[in-house]
Amino acid sequence: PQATHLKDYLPPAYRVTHTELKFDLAPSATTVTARLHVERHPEREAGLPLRFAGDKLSLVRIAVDGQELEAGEYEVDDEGLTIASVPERFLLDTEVSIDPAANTALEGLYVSSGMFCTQCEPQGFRRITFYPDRPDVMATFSTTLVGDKTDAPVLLSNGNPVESGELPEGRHFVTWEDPHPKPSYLFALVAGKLENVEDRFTTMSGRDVTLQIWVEPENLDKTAHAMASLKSAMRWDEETYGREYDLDRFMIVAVNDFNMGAMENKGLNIFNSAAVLTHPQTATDAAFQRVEGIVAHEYFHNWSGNRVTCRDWFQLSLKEGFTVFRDQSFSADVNSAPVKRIEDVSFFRTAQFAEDAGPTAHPVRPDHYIEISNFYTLTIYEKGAEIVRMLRHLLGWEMFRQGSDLYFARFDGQAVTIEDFVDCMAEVSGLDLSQFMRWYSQAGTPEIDAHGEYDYAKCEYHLRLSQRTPPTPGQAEKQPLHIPVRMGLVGTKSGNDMALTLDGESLGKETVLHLRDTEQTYVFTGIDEAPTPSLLRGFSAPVYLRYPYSREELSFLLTHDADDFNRWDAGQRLTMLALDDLIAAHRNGVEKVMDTRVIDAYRRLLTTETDDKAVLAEMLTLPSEAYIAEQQPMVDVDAIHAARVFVKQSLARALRDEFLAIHEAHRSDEPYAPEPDQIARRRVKNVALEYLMSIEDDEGVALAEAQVDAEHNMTDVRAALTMLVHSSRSDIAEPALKAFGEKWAHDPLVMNQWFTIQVTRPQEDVLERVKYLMAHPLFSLKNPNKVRALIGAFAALNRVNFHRLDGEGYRLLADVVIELNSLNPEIAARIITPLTRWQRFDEQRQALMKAELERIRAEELSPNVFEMVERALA
Ligand code: BAL
Ligand code: ZN
Repeated sequence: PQATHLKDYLPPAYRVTHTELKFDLAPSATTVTARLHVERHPEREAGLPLRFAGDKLSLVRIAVDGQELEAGEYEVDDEGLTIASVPERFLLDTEVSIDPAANTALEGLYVSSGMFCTQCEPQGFRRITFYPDRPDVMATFSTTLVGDKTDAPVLLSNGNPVESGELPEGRHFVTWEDPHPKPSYLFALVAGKLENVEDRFTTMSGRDVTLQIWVEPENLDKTAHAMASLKSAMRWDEETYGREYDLDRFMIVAVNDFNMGAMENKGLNIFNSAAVLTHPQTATDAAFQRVEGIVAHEYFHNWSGNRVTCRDWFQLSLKEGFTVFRDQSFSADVNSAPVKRIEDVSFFRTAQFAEDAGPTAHPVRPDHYIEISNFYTLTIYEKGAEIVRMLRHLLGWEMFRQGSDLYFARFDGQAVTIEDFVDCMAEVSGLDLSQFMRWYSQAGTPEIDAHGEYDYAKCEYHLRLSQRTPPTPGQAEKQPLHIPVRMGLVGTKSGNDMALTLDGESLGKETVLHLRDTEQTYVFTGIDEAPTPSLLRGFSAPVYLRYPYSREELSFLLTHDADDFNRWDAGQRLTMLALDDLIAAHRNGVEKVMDTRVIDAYRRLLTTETDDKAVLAEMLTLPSEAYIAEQQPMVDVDAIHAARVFVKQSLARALRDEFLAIHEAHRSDEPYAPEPDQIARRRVKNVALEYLMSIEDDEGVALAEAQVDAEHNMTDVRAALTMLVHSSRSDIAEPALKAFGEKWAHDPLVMNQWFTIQVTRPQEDVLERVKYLMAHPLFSLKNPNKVRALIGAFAALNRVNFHRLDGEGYRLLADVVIELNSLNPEIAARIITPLTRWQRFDEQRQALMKAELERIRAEELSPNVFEMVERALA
């Protein structure tokens, strides 16, 4: 496979201004008739051949301006259609036949649970018809769907329905028109036996919009939260960004087989059912919050992505980074803002840092790719969002909003670049953002080393910051970045933020330092007591910060830092220091001793009254094994696991009564609601129970068992059932698991949780269970959610067993990758990720992991898996 390079970008030779499609839908032989209004692109020379993309299409008929083309006048190969000579402006008519039922890749048009649906981003439309399938070709669409009245009573596409009627032989049709020019990746259709719930929204200018959520009939009772989230997101985008919805109807459809979380097709968002369906009995709090965030994300794309789209796929973060930042801000506004930040950053520092440190590291704007589907990554999405967040901090909200308004006004209806976005921010603020642009082109996580010194005699505090970005594949040398470091100095006696004066300028109690050079020293004057620095507040830049905090300083910040995020971070750092010692002790075969300062800090947390239960729950949560691993120079999975279990058990033994009291204080029988306060209480309660269960305290076991039996809501049931299954109490766990499996056998989303609970069990026998479950009648490699719930969860969350020294965990994953490579390359290329991180482990595991990568490489590979394996082994 060939790489595509950003530097080779050219506008298309021919563009399409209006697209007329007719689908004659049948599962194994759908006919797609297209009439494309084509014209030469004004920036390209005359006389070029026409080249449109096409993949797995059987061409039945082709005509230019009504004239059928003869053999020899056109050519079809594996990747598309070429016509040597065409007029400057013309109508292209084609008819192709496709096989949606055989489409297991779930790109283009496919069949899921008996219904037709599409996924066109990034390059699925070429599996539907011959087309300039690239985001800089924007056309209005008119789409007629013809289907069977019984099998497909509902026929949906983008825009507004303009005509419908009956046809012979039990068929019917609906024609949809989308007046907004859009790239092909935003095209969608859905046809099947669906029902909907409907609501209304009045926009800020008083227009009435119909909102519909389409699901299979048995799921009608699982749509309320998505609908409430949609309305709340629509209002938020009006109030926060001044963005109003622009069609008369907005539709969401839930689909069982879906590669991504959801897709922002114009006016017809298609969702993975896991990202839209919720019910207190079937979905956890985390799932409710995820649905809220994804519904908002897809809706926000209507402006940041659809009205203004990307010129080419290298600019993917233009829409994704900005939209993730928008959905994160929305979730922060409607829930606990500090907790949202803590959750996002802990995920980011675990998963994106790992990506940035591995062989698949790439810039937020990559400069080449083989398979663009491989670039829907944490770097493009989450690091892209962090960059937008930094812009927001550098400009301040008012100016950032002005920049956003300018961007939408100037580029509405266009396909643009990341420079266009950042230029708007520079223009409204007058800031020079040229150095800042390096964030988009340099891969790798920058490291900041901080060093502070207090000069008693002069009442000065000297803060030295130095930055360095480690080499990443293809980028040996790095330039210094423009890094906003939000910080304060906490008075060691008072515990309060001190007034900051820098270069004679009074800055208040908190400031943002602009670190631009490799090393800079800041001298704060008028500091009359030794301070403890609180750096990178709110994680103001996506960097790795090192500062040689003592445990006393961390305990102090944990109590006194005015920034909730940094208070949490101080706790994490304190626990990490203890974990580091314990990991070393385990490796050296030395007896493990618990740091009493950590116990004291936890005791204070458990016994101090706080209103913010959500933050408390985060504070009480130990860093995950994956997070701990990212902090180690070489990952020792067994030592990490043992050290973390030791800390948990030590805390549970020392603070048993406190955990019991906290658990008791946060129990409630009130009816379930996905509200922040209730969610926080359940979190605190279940975190406490997890500690008690770690020592299999009789009272803890009884509480967990009772919580499962009560069946009050899925959050509590899943938490307690997981604890039991992961404990040694199989006498209780196995019957409970069996009952759960029987009760929910009809609900795929719950059964996915049932799979995950079992395959994340840390005990040694789990691999047998994974294999057994892979043969379970409810498991299927063709369903991405099941692959993620079973294989993905095992490889990512059950680290001790995935990394078994006999290599069986690696072998299992490689076997799955090989099978998925032909079924669904996009999912195969995602699920392989843990194997690509081989450099981080000991030599024996490295050899085992590489051997599996080599075994995969020996297969006939899809471009997706080929690219991942090549990068991993480069
Ligand atoms: N555009 C792909 C799915 C999403 O990011 O919304
Ligand atoms: Zn998105």
